[in-house]
This record gives sequence, structure tokens and C-alpha cells, in this order.
Amino acid sequence: MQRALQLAAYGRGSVSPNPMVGCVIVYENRIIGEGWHRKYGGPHAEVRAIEDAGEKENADLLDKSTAYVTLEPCSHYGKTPPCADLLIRKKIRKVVICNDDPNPLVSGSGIKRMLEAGIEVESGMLAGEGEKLNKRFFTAMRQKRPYVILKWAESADGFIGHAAGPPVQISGSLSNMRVHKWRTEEDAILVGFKTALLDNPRLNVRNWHGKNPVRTALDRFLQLPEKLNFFDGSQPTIIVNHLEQTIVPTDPERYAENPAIAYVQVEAGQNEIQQLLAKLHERKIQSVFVEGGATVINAFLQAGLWDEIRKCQGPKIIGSGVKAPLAEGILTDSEKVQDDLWTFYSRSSDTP
Ligand code: AOF
Ligand code: ZN
Repeated sequence: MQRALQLAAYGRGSVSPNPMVGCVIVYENRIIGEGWHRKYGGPHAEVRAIEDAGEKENADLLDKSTAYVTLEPCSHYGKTPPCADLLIRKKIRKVVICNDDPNPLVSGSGIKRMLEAGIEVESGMLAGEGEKLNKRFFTAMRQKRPYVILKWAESADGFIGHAAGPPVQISGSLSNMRVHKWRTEEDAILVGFKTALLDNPRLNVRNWHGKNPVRTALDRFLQLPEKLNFFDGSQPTIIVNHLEQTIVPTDPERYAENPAIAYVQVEAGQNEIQQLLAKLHERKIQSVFVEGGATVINAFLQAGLWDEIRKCQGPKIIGSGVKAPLAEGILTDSEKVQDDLWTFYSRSSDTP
């Protein structure tokens, strides 16, 4: 199962909104086939592992073998046919599962179908590891909202920047690289109005290899100017706002044909963050990396709608400016991990 989890993780950044899944087929303590779900819409892990066993000319051993799968084999026709049926057809002797699939389309019916076909099934092996691996998928399935990671960099004296003027460089180039790697792992990045306006961020992946997330900005009254990098059409972009269709924005040009930009409405009020997450969930966004500024991060903290904090504290003293969000006291020390300039706070005691 450890090997299956390791294989599953190769799907990181390529399979969302599907979970990362790995599968290992074992005959008499020897791996005769292995595979993982490589790409959204592509073959599932079990299909790959069975194919692999076939290629190794071990197909005739399947009825005497055990399949270790990190997620309950599916029982539905989605982009691919049910994996449970494939395992039954191949007469696999035993199936060992790490996590049950919370997807309502599966949710126990994969296991049931295999049991009815006479396959021995065991579930829950290394379940904690699997929960961590697919924390985004499980959060989206169970809580109907994306997994939320709050990230910021603060100075040694607790400021994230000056009150006005260009952004202050707090973290070094190595930290920067890390942040770009993290961007490849999440479905969306989100920033507030002021950050989008004053920092003019590109919010894409430059210092690492991987896919660009959907960039999202809160622009309640559609006041962000068109010249910002945000509107360059280079990657999918969501503008969250309060305006009804009937109100004409100051800059109607922006509504002109740009398939990369989607305008999403939320109502003004207490539960704006909740509404925003619900809208992202509708768009199958399973995780959001909140990159600032302090107002937005504080709003997530106050709403209690977050799963992880990644805080970088640099050696620089700024003296005054925008106070960093306060992470201390939110979680106990046992849920906190220190690594170089970074502190990770996690409700699932996980470290990136
Ligand atoms: C498996 N093995 O490797 C994966 C599973 O649209 P589809 O057909 O790709 O189905 C996606 C759903 O199937 C996904 O939401 C999850 O419930 C399950 N993923 N199941 O047996 C796999 N990736
Ligand atoms: Zn499947």
C-alpha cells in the first residue's frame, strides 16, 4: 500500500478534480503490475496496473493475486468504465483498499459489488496516509468547498508590507521557488482587491515546472483596471464581484470577448467567503491558495474557513505598515511545523 500511495502521488497537479490514486498488484509477495491515475479524464489506476501486469505476461496470475488500491475501486460509468467490474472480470482474488470513496456515485457500492462477486475485500489500510494525500478531494467531497491554504510572508516585526508603495521583498529566491511549486499543486490562487491593484501580480507559475492555477481576485465593484496583468488573457481568471448584471461597470470593455475571464457574483454580507467558496466548488475547484493581502486572509481566518497556513517570516525589520494576520494561538504547537523561514499550521497535521 505504501508503494501504491507513492505511485498515486505522481498524479499531483494533473488529476484534479479527481483524487490521486495508485494501484499495485501482488502475487506471492512480488509486484506483478502497478499503475496510477495520471491525468484527469484518463484511465484509472486499476486499469493501468492490470495493463502493466498483462504487459509483463503475468495476466494469468491475476486470479491468484491481491490488488492494493489507495481508493475504493469505482462502480460508476464516468469518463471511464467501473474499475470494480474490471477487477471482477479479471478474477482478482483479493482487494485491499486504503480509503473508501466519498464520491456519492461510488460510496461503498464499489466494495459491495466486489464482495458480491466473491472477492475478498479489506479496507482502511494506511487510511491516515491516504487522507493526507487526497486532502483536497476529501474536503471537496465532504464539505462541498475547496481545501483552503492561507499563505503570507511577514517581516521579523510582523508586517506584510508598507501601507503604500511597492511590495517589500520578504522571502528569498528559494522561498519564492517553493511558492511557485505550491501554485502548481492547487486549482486556484486568490487575492484581494488591494493586492491585485497595488502589486499587479501575475499569479502564474514561473519558477517551477507545472500547470498554472485559475487566478481569482475579489473585485466587488469591478474597479480593477484592464491594464493589470490579471486581464492579459494568459490563463483562466475569475473576478468575484457584487454587481448585478443590471449595473454597468465603469469599464465595460472588459466584458468584451475574453474567454479566459469569468465573472462570478456573490452577495455583500457576512458570509461572503462562504459564498465565494461555494461558487468555486461549483466550478470543480478543489483547492485554493490564498496569497493575500491581510484583509482577505483575516476574513478567511475569522470565518474559520481554512485548512492550512503557510507563513514565512523573514529577517527584515520594516518598522510600520500593514500588520500581518495573526496565526499564533489559533492552533496548538503540535499542529505547527517549523522549516527554515516557514511555519506550517495544519488542521490535518500535514506538511507540504
Ligand atoms: C478509481 N480509480 O484511479 C480513480 C478513481 O470521471 P471518471 O471516470 O474519471 O471518475 C472520477 C471519479 O472516480 C472520482 O470522482 C473518484 O470518485 C473516482 N476516482 N476511482 O477506482 C482511480 N481516480
Ligand atoms: Zn475507477
